[in-house]
Amino acid sequence: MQPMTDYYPTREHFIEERFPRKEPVIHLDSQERANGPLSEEELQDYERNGFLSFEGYFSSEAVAPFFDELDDIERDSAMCARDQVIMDPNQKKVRSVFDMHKLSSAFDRMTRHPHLLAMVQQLLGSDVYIHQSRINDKSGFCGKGFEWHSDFETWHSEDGMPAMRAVSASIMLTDNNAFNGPLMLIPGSHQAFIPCPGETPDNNWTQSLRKQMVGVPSREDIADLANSGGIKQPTGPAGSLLLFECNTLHASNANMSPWPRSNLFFVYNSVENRMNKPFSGKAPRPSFLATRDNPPPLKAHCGEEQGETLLIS
Ligand code: 6CS
Ligand code: FE
Repeated sequence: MQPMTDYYPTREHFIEERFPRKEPVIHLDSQERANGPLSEEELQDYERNGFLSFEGYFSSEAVAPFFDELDDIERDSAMCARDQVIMDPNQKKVRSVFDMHKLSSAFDRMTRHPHLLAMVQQLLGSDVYIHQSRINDKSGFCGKGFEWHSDFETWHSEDGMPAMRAVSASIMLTDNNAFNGPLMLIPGSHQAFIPCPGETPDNNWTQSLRKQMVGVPSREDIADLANSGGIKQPTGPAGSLLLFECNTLHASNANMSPWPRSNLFFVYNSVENRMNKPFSGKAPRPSFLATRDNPPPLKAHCGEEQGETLLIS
């Protein structure tokens, strides 16, 4: 089989200049854009900024049960020993659990919420499946920050994601305010691919999930894009939703506040964009970081759960 053309050379194949993305942001042609719950105005916001935020999308009751699931995992030493569970070294607390959509039926239902799934299918112009899912628990006072990066640059290089046709969803489990290290995004940064220097170490994922050492754009590129697009940090009550394009630059500050910042994070990938061999040439990452078993397209779950309220009726 012919190796797939690498349209986004990065890492070892590093080139100096950033360049425009090859794919459209919204994968629909003009007469199909109305095929979904997002209005033309929302579609244009997403095209311009690379993200959409919905305060209070779910009620706090709808997301509260995930804390019990986190507690259950924390009490299960066999579970905590798995590679898919990232512990917070000093506190022996769970920091992240990957593949949550396979471990938790509540999480799986959240990813197949009818309205949420319809928005994502509209943005990606196709059926979708879950590329990656995780629950993050960032306690107060010590939640570390994370460097500026594009998820697509990692997923392309280390997982073999061919094109920019994926959307990440983050659902806040705790109130996100200006002080507890909310996600920061650079509006418009999704329009440019920034090649990043540096060879990808073998098994890079064993430390990159704590600190991104490769796949970090240059400060010049970040400054250029932030000077033109600014920086936004969507906040809101528990249950709020953020949808952001796979190539939108994002980072987070350390959480010096006494308040935790926890969220559900899951990535919808188009069924037309399934993983190829990693473009970095390294061994594929574990399947809990990048789904590889060709799951069928996601189907919406019927009926709404207790406590799910929607901004949009
Ligand atoms: O490597 C990854 O797939 C993960 N790393 C970061 C910094 N964000 C996306 C993803 O969860
Ligand atoms: Fe990220």
